Amino acid sequence: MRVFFDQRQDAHAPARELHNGEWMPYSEKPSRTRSILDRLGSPAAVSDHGLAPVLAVHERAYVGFLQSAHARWLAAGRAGDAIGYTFPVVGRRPLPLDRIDAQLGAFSYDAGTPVAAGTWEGAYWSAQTALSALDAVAGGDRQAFALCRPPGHHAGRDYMGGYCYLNNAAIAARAARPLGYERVAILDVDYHHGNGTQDIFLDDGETFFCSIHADPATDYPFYWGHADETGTGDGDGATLNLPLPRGTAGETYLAVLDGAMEAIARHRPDLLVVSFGADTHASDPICAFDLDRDDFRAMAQRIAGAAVPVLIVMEGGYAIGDLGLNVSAFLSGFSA
Ligand code: OKP
Ligand code: ZN
Repeated sequence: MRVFFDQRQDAHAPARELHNGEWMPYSEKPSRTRSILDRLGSPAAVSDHGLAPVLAVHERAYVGFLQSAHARWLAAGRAGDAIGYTFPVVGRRPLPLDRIDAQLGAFSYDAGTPVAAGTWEGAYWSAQTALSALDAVAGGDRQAFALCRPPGHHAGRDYMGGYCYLNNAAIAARAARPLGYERVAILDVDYHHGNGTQDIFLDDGETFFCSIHADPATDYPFYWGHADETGTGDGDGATLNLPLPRGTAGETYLAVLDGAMEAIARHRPDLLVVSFGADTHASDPICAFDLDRDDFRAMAQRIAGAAVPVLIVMEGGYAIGDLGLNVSAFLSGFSA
């Protein structure tokens, strides 16, 4: 399977995040991709698809904010990474507020997602990586792996959050339509619920979104991913959330995945986009499932059983020492 990655993604390197009330080193580090590439070998080249496929998912004002936020932070006399401190939960509306602090709040839902000097460059090339891997599938590859970093599944049309800025999986899923894929399914198997992807496709009946994740009653992102969120309007029934308790191990997880694959098959997709997080592994430092590498391989075998082309998009995974082995165990299940 071809692996897509562009060195410019690593321009994104925030220094720290607010975690349980303390400043901690940022978990979503450039060394994550190095650990993976050490195992997978040289990546295929990424090509530039421009901004149009990004703007097919994200609001122009939000994209403009991401492009300029760090420069405007510096212009306001600040140092380091840009980060918000006030969030318009109640009465969010499109007020034309110029101040960088107001915009950092309006375009994000958490304080764990700083905008660093290279964030736009990294996020832009991460999205281009997903689009390039999509081209490989459209060109006949049965599967392709987009080594996206920063990840994307927490980012919505006009918001960032959870280490995510541009929603790589959503951008690829939307770009698939003009390539002739009419019915797309997105399966999100990151430990965390893919709230951004869910929001983007919530009222879209052609794009089925299914997520298996830690119960948001106990885990981030808390406010999305509950089983009663099933889609709205035309998308009613095209969202399926399968929350699982902390400590879930392989046997239970794989049985739930079987159910997810049956639901996906009922949608009759012609393309499956997998948001893959390796943070379901038992060794992940910020997560609490109990999967091992054999489970990762078994997951991929079940997904491959859908007999549709698969675009795999990297999301989370923070056990950096094990990350390359964990990701390659997952990918190996597609050829087994
Ligand atoms: C991103 B992905 C604050 C604690 C919350 C956010 C977790 C984001 C996970 N530092 N951390 O889904 O792996
Ligand atoms: Zn995650």
